[in-house]
Amino acid sequence: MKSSTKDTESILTREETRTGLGPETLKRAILNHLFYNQGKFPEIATRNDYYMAMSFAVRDRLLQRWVASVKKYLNADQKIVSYLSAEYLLGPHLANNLINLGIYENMEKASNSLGMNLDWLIAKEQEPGLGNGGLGRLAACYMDSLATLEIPAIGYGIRYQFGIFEQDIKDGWQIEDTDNWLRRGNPWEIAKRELGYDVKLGGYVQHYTDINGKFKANWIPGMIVKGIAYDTPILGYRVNTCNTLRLWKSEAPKSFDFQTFNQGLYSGAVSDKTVCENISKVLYPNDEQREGKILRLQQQYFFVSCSLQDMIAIHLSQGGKIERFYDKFVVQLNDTHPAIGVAEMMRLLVDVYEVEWDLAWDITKKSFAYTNHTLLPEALETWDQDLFQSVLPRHLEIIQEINRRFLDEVTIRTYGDQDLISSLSIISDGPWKKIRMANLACAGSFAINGVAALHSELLKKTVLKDWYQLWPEKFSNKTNGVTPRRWMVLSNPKLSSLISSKIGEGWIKNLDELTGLEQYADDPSFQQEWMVVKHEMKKDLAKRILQRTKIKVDPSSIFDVHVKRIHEYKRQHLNILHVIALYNRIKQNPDAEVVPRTFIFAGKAAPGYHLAKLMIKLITSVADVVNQDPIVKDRIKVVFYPNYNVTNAQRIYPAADVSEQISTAGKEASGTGNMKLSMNGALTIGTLDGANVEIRDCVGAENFFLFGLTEEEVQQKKSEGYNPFDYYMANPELKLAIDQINSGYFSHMNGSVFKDLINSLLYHDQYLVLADFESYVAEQERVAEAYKDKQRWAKMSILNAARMGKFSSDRSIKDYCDDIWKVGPSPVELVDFHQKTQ
Ligand code: Z2T
Repeated sequence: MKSSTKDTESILTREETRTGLGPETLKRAILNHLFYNQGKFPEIATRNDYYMAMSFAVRDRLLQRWVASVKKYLNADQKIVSYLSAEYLLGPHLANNLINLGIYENMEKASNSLGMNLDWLIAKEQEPGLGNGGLGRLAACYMDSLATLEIPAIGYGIRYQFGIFEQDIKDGWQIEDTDNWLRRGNPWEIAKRELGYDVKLGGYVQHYTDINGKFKANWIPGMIVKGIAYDTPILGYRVNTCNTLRLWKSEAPKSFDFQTFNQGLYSGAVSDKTVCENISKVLYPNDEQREGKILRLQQQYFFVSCSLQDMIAIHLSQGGKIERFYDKFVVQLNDTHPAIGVAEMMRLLVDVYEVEWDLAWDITKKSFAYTNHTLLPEALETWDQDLFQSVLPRHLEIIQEINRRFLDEVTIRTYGDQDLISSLSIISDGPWKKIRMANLACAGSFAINGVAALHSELLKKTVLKDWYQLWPEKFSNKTNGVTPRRWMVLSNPKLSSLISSKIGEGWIKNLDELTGLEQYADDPSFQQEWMVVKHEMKKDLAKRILQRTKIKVDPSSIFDVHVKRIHEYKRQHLNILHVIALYNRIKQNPDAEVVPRTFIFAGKAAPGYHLAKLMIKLITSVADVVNQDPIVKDRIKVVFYPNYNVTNAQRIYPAADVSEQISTAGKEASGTGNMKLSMNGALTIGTLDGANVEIRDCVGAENFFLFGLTEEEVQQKKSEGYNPFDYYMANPELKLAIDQINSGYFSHMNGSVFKDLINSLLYHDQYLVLADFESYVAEQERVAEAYKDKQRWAKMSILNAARMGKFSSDRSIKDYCDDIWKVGPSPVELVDFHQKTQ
């Protein structure tokens, strides 16, 4: 296919010199961008200028592969995975792209020769924090794995102008600051100004009969916003596949149809610039509490409508028939945030493409699949029907019609079982009607999955029980995974090199190969090397902790890490109660043998979540007392590391000895930090919850610190009438700790600070913190005991990492591909894209 004309050759050579990967070429490319993009030269360029220039140089190299990938996907019979997610917690791109391109070392040389340090430049990047936590980070890991496995995919989402807030700690309290990540520009995105779709909002619906006697609906919007595509190339590891993350920015439509306007139909529809721009302005910072705000529903509908219009446009432009949409795209719903897509697809098919209802419903059900991420009832999305109607009047009608037909089917299948009918109904009955998004997602999808084995089982037994009873064939489990590229190679290069020195580099793409390390688990010299790397990483983190919090920590102490969103079900307060108990043991017996430990906490609390914010204040208050007390003699230290995000996570995981995964059994759907920590050699102390169960199965019970009630025992206790006060009275260490918090021991004798938290624990304790306290403290003693035996610990740590193969997101994505999406790899070749054909 390569033409041998002189012309083409010279273009190719030129392109190669421009986008080559050698250190000299890279250096020249950086200087070119510095000059032509930044208008700067070395003498006056700032580090940020260099960061931008380097990023553009890297982006050039991505674009080559991106264009080749897009070209391949233009092939009409190429099925594409479409991942719909309101959140993508990507983390910084630069270093990740260097690794996936295989030019990290060359870029180091290039920047050294420019008198720059690559680490400085990497640190300049403002990370795109377009997500809250696990769900958004999962989407980012999946984008990496889709590209690495050479699966054609598009991720669709929202280009929030402000991502997750930045957290600061003042006086021990969380302070939120807006995340203005685009302030200095974003070299990784390409705005497709010409690629936009109109999205209607509000207004009312007119009904009429057309000349053929067909009933028609005409949605007269209250306003129209325009979605503009911003594309970010997502390159796979050492492949040419470079997929697209397409994020929508909302804008006011520049021009509108004056004729329609003059007919009076669109009066008021031409909205204010600021109102339109508000839709993609800011990410809602709630992780697992729903926010029933109009703007949130507008955000969801806005990005889903743009995305579906885009997919249909792609499909039709390739000569596809609308009836065969599902041959071109399979649409995965990342929780119910994009579930409105089911109704929007019906609207597009029925109202716009005039497909007859039954066929439209058939097409819809063949296109969508739904992933559930939580069992917490307060996180299940519902919309007040009146609010819903005010934003999406046509969709309400469509949902009512979907529901009417759907309940007819249920009635026939269940012989009119009223309980089943009301539980499956998409619209709840009663005076305050609610649209239940999980029900819409289930009804409109051909596949439904949970994110860990236990979670998927519990879904079938609890929240989706009735769905499972009628449609068992739709259900499956897809245990979460994380990308070893970011979470090992990039964040822990020393450990990665050590691993590769023993078993080669194959593990990076085939994580099961890590089992090759098992044969070295007993080898004293390998154990030694392993622990040396760990120690180095702990020293690095200790430096950062000192800089950021002024707390001096000892790198030879156990680094006990509890990092994740702050939530009662994740039980950071259980951890801090243990810290207080240890502290009291030292106070009562100053010479007691205590294995030195540094308790490291990090995580954001939803700004409106009062108790979570109090949990942060409690941690920082205990830290203030414990860290200063001379009797402690630095044997225990407590650190709250502010502003937990992807960048900070990358620094914390490699330094962890102990991974705290202590949620109430049955509450954490999966967890993914548990996987990242274990891959980096941390040992888990955890409950039988989420993916912990599978992690323990893989690493072996003898390499895992288990404690606490099981999910069944939790249910059992609750049904017996759990009384936390009994536990408080029965355990003197627990009682003392709680009494101290209550009396103001940790808050300058002002006991009222924590009263809401204490009352919640003593009189409600829905997450059974007090019930699990004793078992947790006992297991923590085993942790300390184990750490004293350095060899045994090293062996356990090595075996933890060695047995994590299953938790690569490559495995997860392969499972989705095989069981749900029915899409396989489609390798991309680098071709001369200047040539139009052949
Ligand atoms: C979230 O991060 C998760 C679940 C949600 O339910 C919402 C958010 Cl923002 C609506 C988390 C789960 O808590 C966690 O267990 C899981 O590992 C993660 O999603 C990815 O599946």
